[in-house]
Amino acid sequence: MSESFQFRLLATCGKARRGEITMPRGTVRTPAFMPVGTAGTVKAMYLDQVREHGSDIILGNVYHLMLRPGAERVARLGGLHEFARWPHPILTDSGGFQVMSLAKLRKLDETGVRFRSHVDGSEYALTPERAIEIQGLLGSDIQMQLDECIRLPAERAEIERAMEMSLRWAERCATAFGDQPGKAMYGIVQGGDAIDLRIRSAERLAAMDLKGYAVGGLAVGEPQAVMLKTLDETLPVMPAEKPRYLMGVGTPDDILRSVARGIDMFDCVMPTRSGRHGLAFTRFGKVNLKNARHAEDTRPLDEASDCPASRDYSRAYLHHLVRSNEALASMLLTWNNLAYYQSLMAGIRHAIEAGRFADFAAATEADWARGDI
Ligand code: PRF
Repeated sequence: MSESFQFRLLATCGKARRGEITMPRGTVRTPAFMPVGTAGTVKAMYLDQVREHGSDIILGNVYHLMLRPGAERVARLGGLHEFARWPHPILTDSGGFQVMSLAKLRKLDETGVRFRSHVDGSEYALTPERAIEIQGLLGSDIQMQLDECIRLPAERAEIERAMEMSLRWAERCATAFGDQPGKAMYGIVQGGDAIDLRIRSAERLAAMDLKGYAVGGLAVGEPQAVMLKTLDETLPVMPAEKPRYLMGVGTPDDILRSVARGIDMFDCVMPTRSGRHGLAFTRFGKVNLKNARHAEDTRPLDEASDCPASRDYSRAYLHHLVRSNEALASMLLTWNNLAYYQSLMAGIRHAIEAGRFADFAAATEADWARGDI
């Protein structure tokens, strides 16, 4: 096991990259998908199952954990890995993005963000320094700088203000993080859909020589074409020898197209949240199990899958569970979805290694387009 945090590129195919991040708690095979474990749990899943289907790393959230049960309490209980019984790598998001979407009465300025908890209304403050302190208390392996993410469409002046402030916060976070050999703190490129601002953000962050970089502020209301164009223009400015993480993305199609442009890491609530809403991802596209057409369909979601949820249960039964609002519906569909996402990532990694990523992407898209018959 590696004592330090290291990224190695193992193969490339076009702009797609196959790599490996090693750190004391384990190895992350990239391109990687990180299931979202917001409150120390990947909702409706045992972490053993999450691991079994190929997740090398999960994501936790500063925002939720600082409110409940509290970062200091998690630290007293041995840290998030021990608390949740996940001994493998954990990446934590720094909280700013969740504050903006969930908290009440937010007030943001240069010092940081103050807000009221969506849980009980009590008041909290998050500064760049506190965001890093909390991630340290949680014991996170990959910590994220505090940033401000602007929803699109937005005025250029507003995008520029938030991007510049995020750069200053990156400096403060880097200072607070200091030198921790087995861990990393990633900077986050902002700049909305303004390409020159994205490039400025990426260049200034690159000059800080951080251990990894994320692209934030995408998948926030813009069409996919805008996101992909932004990646096309931004990724060449981001250091090739460091991991690149696209935050909060996405659908299987977003992932395939972003890998093609050089992204190494992803996280998204899509497979878990959709699973709790009756939607299954499969090799042949999405299946909405609420739909009455499944009521007497004895076929499983995917008879060729190695996931019991996908292979062993009839669509009729899944439909019944979803319609009846049963807990098992969420459990089985989340399980199916994470297994599908991780099999997609394994396929992507294998195809890059074999030098046939473009063919793999085309065949995968064709299967989705064929639809679920
Ligand atoms: N910043 C942070 N977390 C995020 C985002 C961001 O811009 C996004 C945007 N897609 C998701 N999660 N810190």
